[in-house]
Amino acid sequence: MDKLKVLEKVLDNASIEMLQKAQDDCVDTCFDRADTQKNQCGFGRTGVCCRICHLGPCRITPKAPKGICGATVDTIVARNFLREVTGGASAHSDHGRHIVLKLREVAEGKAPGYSIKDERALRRAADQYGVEQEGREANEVALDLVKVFMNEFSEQEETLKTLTLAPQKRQAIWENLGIKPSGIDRMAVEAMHRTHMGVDHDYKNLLQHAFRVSLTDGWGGARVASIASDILFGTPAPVKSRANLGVMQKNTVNILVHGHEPSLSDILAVAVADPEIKEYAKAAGAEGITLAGICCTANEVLMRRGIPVAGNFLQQELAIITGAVEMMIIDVQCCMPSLPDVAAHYHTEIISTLDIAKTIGAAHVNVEKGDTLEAAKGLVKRAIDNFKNRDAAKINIPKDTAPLIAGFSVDAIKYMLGGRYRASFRPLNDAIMQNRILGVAGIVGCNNTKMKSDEYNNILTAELIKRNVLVLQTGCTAISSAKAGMLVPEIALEIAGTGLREVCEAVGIPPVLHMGSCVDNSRILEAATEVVLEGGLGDDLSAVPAVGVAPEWMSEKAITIGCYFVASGIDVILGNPFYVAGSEKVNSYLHDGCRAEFGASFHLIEDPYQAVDRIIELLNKKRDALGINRKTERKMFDMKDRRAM
Ligand code: NFS
Ligand code: SF4
Repeated sequence: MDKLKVLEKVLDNASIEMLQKAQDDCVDTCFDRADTQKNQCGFGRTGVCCRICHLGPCRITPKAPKGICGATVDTIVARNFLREVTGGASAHSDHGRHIVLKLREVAEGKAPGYSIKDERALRRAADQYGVEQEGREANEVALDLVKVFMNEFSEQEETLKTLTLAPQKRQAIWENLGIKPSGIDRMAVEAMHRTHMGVDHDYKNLLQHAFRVSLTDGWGGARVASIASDILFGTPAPVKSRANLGVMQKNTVNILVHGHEPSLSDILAVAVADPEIKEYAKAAGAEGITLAGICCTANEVLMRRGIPVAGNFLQQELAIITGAVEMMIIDVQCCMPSLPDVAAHYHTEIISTLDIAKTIGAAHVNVEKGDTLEAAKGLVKRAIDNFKNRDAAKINIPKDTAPLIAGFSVDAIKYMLGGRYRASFRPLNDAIMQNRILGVAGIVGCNNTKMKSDEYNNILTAELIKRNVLVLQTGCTAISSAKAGMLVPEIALEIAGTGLREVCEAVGIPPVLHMGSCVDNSRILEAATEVVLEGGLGDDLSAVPAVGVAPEWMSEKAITIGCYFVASGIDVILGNPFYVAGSEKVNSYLHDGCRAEFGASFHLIEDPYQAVDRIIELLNKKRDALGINRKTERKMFDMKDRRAM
């Protein structure tokens, strides 16, 4: 890959340097493999390939318009879509389940190293879910809350309790459509049943279940994951840190945590601060230990502990190519199976930690049983022991990092907006009603080798804040913005529109708020619900001037997130398409037809500038409907004004 090609693939300087180094070091990365895979299968891309039974695989073409069983293209595409949504919901929800089980162990006093760190979060959740608290100890309350949470997974008939956290009107819409989900596990099993050969063939019925399953995520497993994580590890509050590969240091032992679950990474943060461990590192000739994160595990420990972020999804291999990583500890989701191959070129050890997620070439250390703090210390010592195996000739850590502020949980935003004694969303609602803030955009999702990494994320974010749109972010998108220096208040002064700038200055927040990992997209719904409850901006989520955007998404989880946003009444812009183009009916239902039901739909817009225009249009439509778009405040620019700008 020559220099020019590298520049087409990644945006930030650190990634450019490392991708070039990969060529010099003869390391194959996802960027090379994306080239090898270049002519990606058109049947797969359009969703028309069915391999659900062994009469097939069947592929739909004009000459072969039906599968052997007679399945139409609509059935096949809808079935494939439902299975993807179920994959995403399952990933988030199973993550949630693990945290809930951990909470139970902690409350039973069986998890050394952990504790209920945020009793306020526990009490708040107990209130929301109607758990008796009067005169009861935190552990007792927690155990009852765990029962409620476990029931969200196992319930067979009743609908999810978490749904009741949504605005009343939205709940009524779900009720009328008959898409209120029952237990998370049951809905996933039902999805697999419905998509089995010869069961559900009505594309609309299948898609309806896709939306139902997505609700088990956003208003189920993911919400439960965020709540339980806050109880165990603390509700995030604004915290300073840094992002990009330059957070690693030449003279320290560098340990990266990568994946999604906070259970181990949180304890690792404790382990690296242990005086005995620090001594151990010194004795090995290192100046100290640097713990940093990749992907959403990074976001979890960033939000709560200010642990720096080494990179987002497409930087996971590039981080190893610095030659300065002693150990990369992976758990679940978004960890490429290529990591041990890349690591084999250097001294880096890849350690997998959960029995449900093993990778060939990685050493496996189970940290679920026994004393996690001891296990964490053991891993850190093992990384320190590996320090001596570095090959100095292969080390090159890019200098690039950017400062950031993260940690904007809904609680934190409320507090920032209203102060400790009057914590509320009122000032935000007022700013929207007065047109100082046009609306809110939740920009979320991944990086994708189909596009230049970070580019769409960053163009969109910058253009929206220029136009007075407050941006909420999670996941790898938030890391894109962090690397570009957009997660600090100062940037507001530089590029935000006047109205947004005034609000940010008055409140002391950046115009781009980092709200956490991808399961924390439920926090965006929570924030939107607060806006509705605060009053003045309609009585449903679909009335609020808010949109969701997934510019560079790639995972099934992102599809599920998109679906629960739409089902919640929030329009979603996609930067790259679903695998549904093969069915005119499915495609048009998702991008248009479902609006009649939810008041929102998907919009595929592959150009970031066009996406900006559509978002502004969507926000203005909502504002018009609310009657808050006063003409005098909408200045139209003529050529002279434009030149002056
Ligand atoms: Ni979300 Fe987080 Fe990143 Fe995408 Fe993967 S890490 S859960 S799926 S790639 S944003
Ligand atoms: Fe072919 Fe029908 Fe079997 Fe799918 S379910 S592989 S379309 S025969």
